[in-house]
Amino acid sequence: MKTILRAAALLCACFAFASCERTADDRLVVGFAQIGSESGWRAAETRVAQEEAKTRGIDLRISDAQQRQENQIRAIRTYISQGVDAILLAPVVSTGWDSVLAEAKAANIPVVLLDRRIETADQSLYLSAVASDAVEEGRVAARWLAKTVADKPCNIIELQGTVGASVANDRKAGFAEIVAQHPSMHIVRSQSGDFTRSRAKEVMESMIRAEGGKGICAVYAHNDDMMIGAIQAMTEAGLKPGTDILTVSIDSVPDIFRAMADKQANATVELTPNMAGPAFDLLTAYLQKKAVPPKWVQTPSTLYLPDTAEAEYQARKTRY
Ligand code: GZL
Repeated sequence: MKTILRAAALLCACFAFASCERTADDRLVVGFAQIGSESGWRAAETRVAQEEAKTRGIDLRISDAQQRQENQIRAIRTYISQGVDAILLAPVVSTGWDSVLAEAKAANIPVVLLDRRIETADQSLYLSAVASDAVEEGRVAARWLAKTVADKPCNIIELQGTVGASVANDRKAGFAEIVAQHPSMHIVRSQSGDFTRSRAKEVMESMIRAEGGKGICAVYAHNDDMMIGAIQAMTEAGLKPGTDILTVSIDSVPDIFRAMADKQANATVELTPNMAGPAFDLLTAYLQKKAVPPKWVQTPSTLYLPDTAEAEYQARKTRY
């Protein structure tokens, strides 16, 4: 009889523990379904996430999807089976997430989106999103170009990010919105460079062959890594990016500041790689039943120009 009572008491204690509020010193276990390492910015985001987790004593598990959505979905299912406390997702494309996020919701595992958004009719499928306003990033880039060309005729080449990525759609839309206000500015060619240096270099080489190079007034790239690839292609073709051809791109990684200091680039819009820090903080508050986070934690979009390029390069080269 005593054995039965002791077993019953142990069972009750286990259930009681399982339903306990999370105490402040519980170690969070978080799964991060990362996109890959397609750019310097992405690699920095991963490294900063590891640093931010270590600072907070969080057990962070990161998967590299090689920029393939099916690999991210597989990683999310693995995290669900492991019973993690929360999941971070940087969605490589904006659609196709409802089913797997419904599985996370059914398992009572909150999901926080990082740096890109998803299209869904069910906003309850994710707790919050830590991301910039990518439409505004495109506007900031185009406003700088419009101000610089001062309504002189300007044929623009656009290097888009990954097809289907929310940031590519939004950076394209924001830039086009401002260009439409300036009749002398025209986007003459626009193609995806998939956010990588190598693919952007190939695309830029083909565009130079098609445009002849002399007709290009400016290049707009959805990230700095593609601009670095485009600068290589322009330079190899005997063109002068940064002087004859204006450049503007997004991320503010060290190499674009190096290019600006070397007079090969003209402007960059900053995107912080620290998306995980704010995500960890809102998750901790949420899981300790302290606060329901906003649906969007917006990160800033600051324009940088050559006048501070050398100092910014020196300050950033060890952080990326
Ligand atoms: C933007 C982020 C983009 C970066 C690129 O929020 O998703 O993905 O701008 C990266 O460098 O590939």
